[in-house]
Amino acid sequence: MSKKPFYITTPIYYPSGNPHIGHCYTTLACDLVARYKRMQGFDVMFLTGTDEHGQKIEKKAEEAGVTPQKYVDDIVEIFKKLWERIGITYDRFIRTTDDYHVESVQKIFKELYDKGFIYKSEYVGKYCTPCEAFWTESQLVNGKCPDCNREVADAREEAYFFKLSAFSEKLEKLLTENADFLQPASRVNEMINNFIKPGLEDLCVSRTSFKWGVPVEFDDKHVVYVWIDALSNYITALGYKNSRYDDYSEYWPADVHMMAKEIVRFHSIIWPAMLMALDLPLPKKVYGHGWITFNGAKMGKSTGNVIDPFILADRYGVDALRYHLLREMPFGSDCAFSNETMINRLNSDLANDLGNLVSRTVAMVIKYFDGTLISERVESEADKELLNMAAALKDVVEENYDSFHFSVALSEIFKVISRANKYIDENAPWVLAKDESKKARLATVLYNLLEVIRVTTILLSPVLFTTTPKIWEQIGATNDDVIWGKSGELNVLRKNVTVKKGEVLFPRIDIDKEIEELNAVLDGKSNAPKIELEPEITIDDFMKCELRVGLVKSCEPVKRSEKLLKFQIDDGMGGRQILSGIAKYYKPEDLIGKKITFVANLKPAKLCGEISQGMILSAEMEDGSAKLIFPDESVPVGSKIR
Ligand code: ME8
Repeated sequence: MSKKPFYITTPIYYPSGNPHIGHCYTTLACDLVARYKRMQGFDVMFLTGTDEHGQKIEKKAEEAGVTPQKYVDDIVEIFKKLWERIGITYDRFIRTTDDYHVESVQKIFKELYDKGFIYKSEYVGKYCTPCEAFWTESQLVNGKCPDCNREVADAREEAYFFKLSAFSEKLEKLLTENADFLQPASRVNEMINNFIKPGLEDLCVSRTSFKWGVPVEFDDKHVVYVWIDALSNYITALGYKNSRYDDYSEYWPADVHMMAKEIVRFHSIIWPAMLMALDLPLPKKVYGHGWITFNGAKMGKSTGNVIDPFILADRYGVDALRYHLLREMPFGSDCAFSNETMINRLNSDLANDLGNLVSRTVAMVIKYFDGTLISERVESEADKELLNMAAALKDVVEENYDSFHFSVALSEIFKVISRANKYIDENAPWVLAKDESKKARLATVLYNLLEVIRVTTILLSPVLFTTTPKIWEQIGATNDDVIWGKSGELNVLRKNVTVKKGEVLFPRIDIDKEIEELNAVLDGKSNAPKIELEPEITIDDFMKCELRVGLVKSCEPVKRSEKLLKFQIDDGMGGRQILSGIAKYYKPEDLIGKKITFVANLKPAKLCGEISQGMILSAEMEDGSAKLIFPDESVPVGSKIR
């Protein structure tokens, strides 16, 4: 049976500054849904990308003294790095400067023109450059941009217009009669009262006063208005009017376009009107979530109050960052970001509730059963409440994930986790353990706890994607035990399951100390301990050290040593043997076939009876462990590093 398609999109972001927590929120929300839908068995298409044209970018590039293309290329790389860092599993990344997109936008514009929905006239009005939005006098609020409250400029020029006014009735019908289309429902009234009721005016859809945009194919002194260009991405990325992709018919109409509230107007009025004019189906849902605010205002590049997500991911881990944002933002409303709330939440939910539940349970199975439960069971009324809650959880979570109430879904999961911690105290396994005749009852209590951990972590896995597999390893769950469908069942783990002690999942954070350090880092005035450097060397000193790229042909432990691994390296010069003290941190078989970096002209030395001809480079971690420095895979073996 073929899988049912599910198409979800983030807005395509302006690469006019580095991404921040606000961008992360929408992208994480979509990632949660994409992972969850994949686990449910859907054929997911998750699209994100960047919206690279327009006057704002042109200006920024000019200020930076680079071409607009160079300017966006650099920032797009940062967006992509961030998405990789925080585990965003997008299936496609569109850039509006991609050739295929430009080609499609030109064709879309031409089709709208040929059909009579676009006509040439003169634009007289106001323009807000930061928002790339045209406004009429009547739409301004106190003479300023109604979206961002900034000054607008007079604008008058020959321009093409899109007949938005022709779609008023149809749009009103769409918004009022199709309750699924725009959510949360409060946004519907906003759209009707603020935009449709006052009368939709035709929309200016071309500009001649700057160049950085998609040229109108049949009149190339005009560039296409950036929103017509940008909104089209949702179909051009599927191959609409281009030959780069051909899955438009599979995925369109989109299941949901996700965004924050300030751009709902574009998605629930202009975009459906464009699609109506093109005779295409409308997206099934437009969802406008609230803003993440910081110091009382929308967190944003232009307000400068941004928090760097790389820093948070590095300090607390990706899962903690993902969890915090998705747990904290209430359905449809704004959410004030605060470092204190974040750290408190990590301590209370992740370290205390989930982390403790897993570590206590696993530790007790090890302590009382040597790690492997016995199969005998003695059930009790005292198990019912917890087990009923766990059995009912999948439906509750699915309903809330499907309706984008992420914070409700997560809070429901943590209610069960808290209940499980209480269940430990109620059943006092340490008391049961003292009485040999209560062994089966003890096994039942611990098994129930393992089952609750299994169920809750499956449901959490679209958020905590790095930690949940570690938990599954600790509780002895097989891959099959943790498929989505099994989160609705109990008694899935083997009765005589074997657990494994693992690392601390979420270390508790000392809030006062951490806040002070974090604020200093975020302010760019890090008060982290200064690193003592070795005495300075000259470039000539450095040049004496020959660093090269090698390929691991074989790797095995050194017999007389717990620390050393023995590598045979293809060094591009006939091969050599190098010993490295990383046996505690790597399995030899995981390193074979990997490219590494090494010091090639180090004097050979004998260690534990084996010769070592060089040194493999690794980074020293704070806890004293080591991480190898892997070069980019495209770098040829033997290349010199400097
Ligand atoms: O609007 N809180 O791009 P953009 C929550 N290119 N979400 C936030 C946020 C915050 N403080 N700040 C940003 C554009 N976002 C257009 C979109 S789509 C065809 C074109 C998120 O870079 C949120 O999703 O200004 C918001 O809608 C989006 O970033 C705006 O990103």
